Parts: sequence; structure tokens; C-alpha cells
Amino acid sequence: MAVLITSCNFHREAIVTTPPAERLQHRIDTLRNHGYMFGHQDDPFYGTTWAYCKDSSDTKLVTGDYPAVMGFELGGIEMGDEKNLDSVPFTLIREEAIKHYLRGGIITFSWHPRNPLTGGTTWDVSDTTVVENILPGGSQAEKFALWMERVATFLETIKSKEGRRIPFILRPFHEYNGSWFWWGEKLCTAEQYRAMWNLFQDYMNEKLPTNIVWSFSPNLQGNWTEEKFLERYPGNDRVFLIGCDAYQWGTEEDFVNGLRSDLTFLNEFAQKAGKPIALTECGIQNSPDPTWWTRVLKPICDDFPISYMLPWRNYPAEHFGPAPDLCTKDDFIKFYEAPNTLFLEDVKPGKNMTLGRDSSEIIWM
Ligand code: BMA
Repeated sequence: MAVLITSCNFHREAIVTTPPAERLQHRIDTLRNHGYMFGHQDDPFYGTTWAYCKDSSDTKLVTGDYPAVMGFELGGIEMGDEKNLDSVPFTLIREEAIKHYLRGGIITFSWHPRNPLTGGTTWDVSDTTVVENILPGGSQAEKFALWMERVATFLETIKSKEGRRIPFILRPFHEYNGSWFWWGEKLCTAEQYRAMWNLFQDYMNEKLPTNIVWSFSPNLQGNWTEEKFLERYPGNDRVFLIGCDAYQWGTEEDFVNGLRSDLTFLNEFAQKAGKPIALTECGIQNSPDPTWWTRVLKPICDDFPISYMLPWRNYPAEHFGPAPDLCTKDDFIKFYEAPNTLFLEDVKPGKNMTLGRDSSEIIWM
């Protein structure tokens, strides 16, 4: 960033010249001094008992406040679909993402693209040559180029009425160390994975040079070594945030030990590289345990300098976040009331910002 600051026009100059992505990065770094943000996937669209009610949110119904971070999903945009793979209209995704940013929140996009080779879903792992085939010279290279263009065209519309670019965290090709997506570990070589990441990132950065904050998010691994992590890591110059997607699918003990082990490794790595870490997806499906938030997850989050934690979506059939009808409601209120858990009101510009050499206006719009 080249910000020319003179003493009398510091504010004006910095507002004009600091790219939105850098403001968001600074904001993420600064907020970390106050605790960790609560995020929720698809929060404004539907919950366990409602769907598409304007300004509703399960988080808000439980706590009175919105999440600090909202996650949105792009899967389907590559096909030119009107709705994403979870049936949310893209017009609404655009509207709610912008609205959340303008109310002072932070937004992040994930992408579960269809399988470009077979035409199947993102989980179609029947063919191990997909990644190889989307790279330059591959049989699906042209199709993938069109898909990238469609993603960029949509993301270019994430801006304010005045046309100002809104910054967001982008988290492509996640959970690559598992093998349930077509870009998974057993479906491509490390070189192919990195080439795909670079292809996508370089294209997106060219189209949207100022508002993407890149997140690299492996799944819970349990036994990271630096050598293994580096195999598919795009590089310090290509990643701002190091994430971890971690669900308690099995026993509580395995989850706790696995997540503590991963966060220990990722935090050490990230500290050396000067990067924040986050639990970019997390949760336990369908809330079977009334004290899970404060008894299981919170103590882990408290022990590591994570920037945010984001439970996945609340769909009646599969839910991960808080909701008013769930047995976890009271425990989640305790989680919300803890001084180090940050919701929208805690992260709004002007609140909780130790200003350093920047000001809250600069960090926001
Ligand atoms: C998965 C599940 C799917 C969903 C996908 C993308 O983890 O929630 O039902 O389609 O994420 O949001």
C-alpha cells in the first residue's frame, strides 16, 4: 500500500488511497486485540424455524445482535444460475452481503463449484483428473475460464450505492486436505492444486485488485507437520488469513484434541508469517449438546488468538449455529455475554478500535 500521509490531511488522504482490502486486513488485525468475532453462514436468509423474513437472523433472535461476520456461498454462480446450491437467490446474497458490510459487519464468501469435468456436484469425486483438466491446456480450461469470469462478474457488484468497492474475505478450494471435493488431496497433486489456486487468484486479483482478502482454509487435520502444510500452501505472499474448518463429527475428545493440535500448529506458523488465524467453518451438527458452546468450543477459542469463528448454516435439516428453539440457546447467550466474543455491536466502526496510526473511518468506508 502506498499511502502518502501528511499531518494535516491524514484522514482524507488515507481514505482516498487505502485500498478496501487493506482496510479490512487492518480491521481484522485490530479487532483481534478485543477478542474473536462470531460469524454465521447464511445468517440473514433462513433459520431453524423461518425462511426469508427481512432482517431476521437466528443469531439476533437469540442474542439481540447480528453476527460480526456473515458467510455467503457462491456455488452455482459458475453455471449462471439464479440461485446458489442452497437455493439462495444471488440477488439476495448481493443485497445482504452489502447490507451487512454497511451496518458495520464483515463478509466472507465460500465457493462450492460444480464439477467442471463430469457436470456433477462439488462432491463428485469420481474422476481424479478434474484439476489437471481445468489448468491451461486442459480439456476444461475454457469452461473454467468462463466460470472464473462469472464469479468475478458477481463479486464486482459487491459495492456501495456510490460505487465504492466493499472488501470481503474469499476462501476458495477449502478443505483440500480431505478428499470430498473435486479439488481434494487424493484428486490432484500438490503442484496441480497450487497451480489451480494461482490461476484463480491471479485472475480474480486482476479483475478485482482492491477488495479481496484471501483466506486459505484446510480442514481439521489433527497431525500437521510443516512439511505437509507447505505442500499445498500457496505462499505467504498469496494468503492473508490462515483458516481451519473444524466440525465435531466424531467424539468430543477427538474433536478437542484434533482442533487444539491444529490450532497450535497453525498459530505457530501464522505467527512466524505475521498472519491472523480463524475457525473459518465450525460446529456440531443439529446441536445435540446443550453446553457445547461454552464447555467445548469456547475454551479452545479462548486459548488461541483466532480472529473469528463461523458456525455453518442453520437449515431445519442441518443446523450448526444458535437458534431460539434449540436446547443450546441459554448456553449461547452465555457465549454471547462473554467479554471476548465479538458480535456486530462490538465491531462496528468507532467501537473497540484501538486506533494506532489509523482511524475507524479509514478502516471502514
Ligand atoms: C455443506 C452443507 C451443504 C451445503 C454446502 C454449501 O457443508 O451445508 O448442505 O450445500 O455446505 O453451503
